[in-house]
Amino acid sequence: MFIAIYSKHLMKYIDEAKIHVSAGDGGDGAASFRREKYIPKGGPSGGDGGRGGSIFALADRNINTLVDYRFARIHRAKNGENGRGADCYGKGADDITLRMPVGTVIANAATGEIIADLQRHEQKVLLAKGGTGGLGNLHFKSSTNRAPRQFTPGEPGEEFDLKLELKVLADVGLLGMPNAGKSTLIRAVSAARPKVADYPFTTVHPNLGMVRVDQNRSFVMADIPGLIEGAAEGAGLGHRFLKHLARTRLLLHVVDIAPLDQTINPVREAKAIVDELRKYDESLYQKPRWLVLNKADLLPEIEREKICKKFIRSLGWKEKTFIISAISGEGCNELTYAIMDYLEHESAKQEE
Ligand SMILES: Nc1nc2c(ncn2[C@@H]2O[C@H](COP(=O)(O)OP(=O)(O)OP(=O)(O)O)[C@@H](O)[C@H]2O)c(=O)[nH]1
Ligand SMILES: [Mg+2]
Repeated sequence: MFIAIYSKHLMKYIDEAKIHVSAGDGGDGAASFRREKYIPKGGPSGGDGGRGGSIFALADRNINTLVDYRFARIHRAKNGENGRGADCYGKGADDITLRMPVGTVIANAATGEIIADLQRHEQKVLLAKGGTGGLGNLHFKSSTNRAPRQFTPGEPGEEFDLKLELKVLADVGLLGMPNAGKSTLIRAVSAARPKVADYPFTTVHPNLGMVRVDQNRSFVMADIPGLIEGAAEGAGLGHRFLKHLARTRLLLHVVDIAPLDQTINPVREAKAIVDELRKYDESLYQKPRWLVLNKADLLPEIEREKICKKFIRSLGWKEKTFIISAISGEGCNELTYAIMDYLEHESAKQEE
């Protein structure tokens, strides 16, 4: 599965998969003789075997996860056809091209040797070579041997166990007070399983989750420890975890819209978080940020809209807002699809 590693400055996510690639064998050459009317013994007519299919990797910038390779693990190209009589050459088999994200490092699983580091979009690398076809007896005719029976077998195709590895940074970062439901949200939308509990600072180190909205459409979300007022001065766990959000493209400010403790003023708390963000780093503060009002299930149905609207107004919030219940999953699909669309739209803009 995914492993989160800590680099010096940023946590990267390692997405990995092990696959087996097996190229096709070459077809055997044939040994046969012409049979023609009135000619009792014709010359050799055995054709060559066809080439076995090879397996290639192709870097594709539209793919950003190796998750599909954890499901489809064995990739086997077909064998070449054997040669036949009457000068027939065996047909070569089709190659197989495996599309992988740009940034994928491919290593031989047995030796650890790195075979390829896919750096550029459309970069193509041979992973396993198909066997060449054998020679038919056509090739063995000589002045001394007019009726050769020799032929050669096709070569076997190459076969390897490969390890694919992709390091990715988080695209989206969760921000919020302890207990806002950040870890519950990442659990709801990804396979990440950080601990969830009803006390503050349950999360003490960042967690990353791959959010897969469709096949080949996914992004990485980072759940970091909760932030409180005074974090810049070291309150709570401080604000050092904010560095993990430095390279994200979007922040989600998760707010508990229905705090059990009546003395809590969610608007004041939300403002405090944003102040801490700004104190930590102006560029992080300037990042696109969406508001996610969580625990909507705790609000009485009829008052939900009113309470959320009032909150948004008091905060003076003008940007995008989502109302969700991370615990029931309500509203989470809309949120992840909107994030995916946004990220894709931003990437497309950058390419222009
Ligand atoms: N009713 C309800 N409870 C929720 C919801 N989301 C989270 N909770 C509860 O709120 C508590 C805190 O949730 P967490 O996901 O641990 O919160 P967190 O933001 O990760 O907290 P820290 O890691 O301490 O910063 C837990 O008891 C959750 O079960 C929700 O949508 N509805
Ligand atoms: Mg947590």
